[in-house]
Amino acid sequence: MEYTMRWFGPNDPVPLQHIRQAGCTGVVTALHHIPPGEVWTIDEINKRKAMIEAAGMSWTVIESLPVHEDIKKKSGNYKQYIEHYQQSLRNVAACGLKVVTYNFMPVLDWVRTDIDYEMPDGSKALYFERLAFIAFDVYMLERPGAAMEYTKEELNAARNYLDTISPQKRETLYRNALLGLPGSDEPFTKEQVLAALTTYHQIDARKLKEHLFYFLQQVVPVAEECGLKMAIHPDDPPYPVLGLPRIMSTEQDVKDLLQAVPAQANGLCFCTGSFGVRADNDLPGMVQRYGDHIHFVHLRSTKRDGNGNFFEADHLTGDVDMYAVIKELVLVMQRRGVSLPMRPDHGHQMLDDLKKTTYPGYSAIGRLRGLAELRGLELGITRNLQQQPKTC
Ligand code: DNO
Repeated sequence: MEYTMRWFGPNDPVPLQHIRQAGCTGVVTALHHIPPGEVWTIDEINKRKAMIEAAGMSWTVIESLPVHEDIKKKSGNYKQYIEHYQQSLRNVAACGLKVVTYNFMPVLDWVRTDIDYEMPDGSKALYFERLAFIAFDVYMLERPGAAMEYTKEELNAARNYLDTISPQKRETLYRNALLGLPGSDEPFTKEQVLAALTTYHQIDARKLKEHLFYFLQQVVPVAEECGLKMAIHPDDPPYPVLGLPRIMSTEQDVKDLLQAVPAQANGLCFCTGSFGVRADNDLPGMVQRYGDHIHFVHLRSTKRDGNGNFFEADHLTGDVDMYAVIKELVLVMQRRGVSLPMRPDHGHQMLDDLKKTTYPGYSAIGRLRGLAELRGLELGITRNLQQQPKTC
């Protein structure tokens, strides 16, 4: 695979040089300063590209070219925003970029309740605690109708949870759950979130899927024309949150996506951390079945318990069978004759990074550890496959 790391741009506390020292040849980034819906100009793209190349690497994948909320709702100025998206695609292709990641999660991107979850070894991980999330949803955000989505026992337990934690922990929960989109320092306010949620009242999963497919029908032909691959990122976590529909959580969702707009350019960012939260997602099998449409890979593992909680485990432990996933990926790459870009997704905050402030999940050393482990695993698998007698 082609080894990359995410870089949030010039404001990222992790400099490009450190990413290179970690063993990366490529960088995954976006023009975070351009608001969703606006065109990425050739000039801005080239400026960022030059920065990365000056550090001895290449800009391998865009993550993300964000999809404006109007497009997800198919309302307001969606037609104009789709035209802008098409133009941005043409511009990034003109600058030599090849893969564009995006997601179709309404309002919020990923959601966690704790970004400093202490592991037994003292490092810190991201954590989703169901009870804490219910407490946030029902009693802090006070989302109208939220209480109806949980059982009486869950509501009592959540109330109890909230009453027993310190005011400081309460504040942290509130901040974590409303954390801004990755790449921004701005958390959403309660009012902003409630107002945004209201705008999705008429949109269920079926409708949201229709909107996604409509969007893809408009942009995939443009991507094909200019030699780009589109890679949708799955929902994180892969189920509805805050009453919002989520539509890229399961194998069936992937199947629907590829059937709706059949084209090589319509593909996936295969994120094992997101899909892997669901026990019913067979990750190696998904790579086997949809490998031709995987254009970018996020490798990460989570550990779930039986109560709907999960934390981000080390890259090689947790519930994801990383050996089996990488083996299937190696076979797919051999079959297709490509080297897929991969990034170690997230990492524990550890060692010297414990003193630093970085984007949650994106401190340097934990990702470096993950990358080193994943590279070693891939090398071992590749060599092992080469030594096996071929069967036809
Ligand atoms: C979280 C990331 C996601 C991802 C977007 C892609 O750390 O994996 O935020 O970048 O969903 O559009």
